[in-house]
Amino acid sequence: MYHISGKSQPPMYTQALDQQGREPSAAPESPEQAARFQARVDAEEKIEPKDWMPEAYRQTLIRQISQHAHSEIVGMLPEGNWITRAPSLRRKAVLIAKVQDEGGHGMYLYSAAETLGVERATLVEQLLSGAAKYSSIFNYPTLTWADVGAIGWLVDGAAIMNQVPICRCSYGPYARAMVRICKEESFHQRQGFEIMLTLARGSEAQRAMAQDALNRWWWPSIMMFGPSDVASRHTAQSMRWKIKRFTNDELRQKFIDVTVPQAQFLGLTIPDPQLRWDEAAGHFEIGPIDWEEFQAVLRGHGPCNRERLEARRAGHAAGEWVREAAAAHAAKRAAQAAA
Ligand code: BYC
Repeated sequence: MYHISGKSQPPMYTQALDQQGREPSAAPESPEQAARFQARVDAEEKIEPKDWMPEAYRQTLIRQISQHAHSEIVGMLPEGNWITRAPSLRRKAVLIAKVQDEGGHGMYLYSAAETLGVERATLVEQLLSGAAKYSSIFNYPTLTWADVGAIGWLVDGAAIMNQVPICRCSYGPYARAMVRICKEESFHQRQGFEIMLTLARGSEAQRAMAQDALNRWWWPSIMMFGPSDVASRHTAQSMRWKIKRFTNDELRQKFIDVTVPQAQFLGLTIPDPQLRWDEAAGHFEIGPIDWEEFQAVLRGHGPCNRERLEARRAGHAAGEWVREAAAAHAAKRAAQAAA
């Protein structure tokens, strides 16, 4: 649940309820503290909310987890766009469930971020003001039903590749939240592939629609993994802290190697004339990524950036009465308990 009237609710996913809103220690970090912390990380111990941690570790996690949460919430929009137009009752029911799952993922992740002493209301405000990042991929439009298939197959496929290693993240609450999220993402990926398979085996027009969706979603999915390793400012430190277990380029390559044969199975063509199997490397090699497009989307100039934020702002405003009602209910329960 979102914060209500600026007052925090207890986080749902934490072992450190008394840590909420904790101010980071003002004392400078000693080299001994940092070394002890790194030794714990190196020994694969989980770092928990009550444990000492470097301030930069806390801030890195708040940034990544909240960005991840925002991505799940904004990610509901492109697919939500097709719920009323799903081609059958079964497809509609499955799509509603998937979009609800994504809302749930956002909630777990906001709760995990709250264990680091940040208020959910603050994070939501950062999203709504445009200050926070969310995944570039959700700034592209869903033009046809095949886009719902392509998102499940490619976007959720990329998400699984990126997120399964986060189940081993050094920060306990984030790692634990990812376990269930990954199970659900796996179902999402399969439902997307099944939509693509149905279209690819359907009429000429359906196959063309599937190919068109692949053409539009392939490169944005490749970019989802983030900047190349040479341009990634956080990867080296996040790998040392075992927040990340693989670099952006390593995960991107794994995704390409898994996904190209799936496209071949579907009988669809990856929109990259330079794509080739590199026998010596044992990998598929792709053509150049358009990093200018990626940076433009991050700066707010993707096809749907404005629309996505407007939709979130409208949703947040429309939910005001729910937050007020929940706060009134909580206050009543607290008063009853105190009486
Ligand atoms: N889009 O140093 P880097 C989902 C930013 S939800 C936008 O490599 P890092 C789903 C990055 O934040 C998918 N921004 O950063 C939901 C950093 O910005 P600042 C979301 C991006 O953190 C619904 C700067 O670029 N998944 O799957 O080491 C339906 C430099 O990058 C992007 C997650 O969030 C991007 N694509 O690595 C279906 C997973 N990439 O703050 C599916 C968790 C990078 O320094 N996150 N940036 O200005 C991660 O694994 C990592 O944060 C990233 C980036 C791999 C994304």
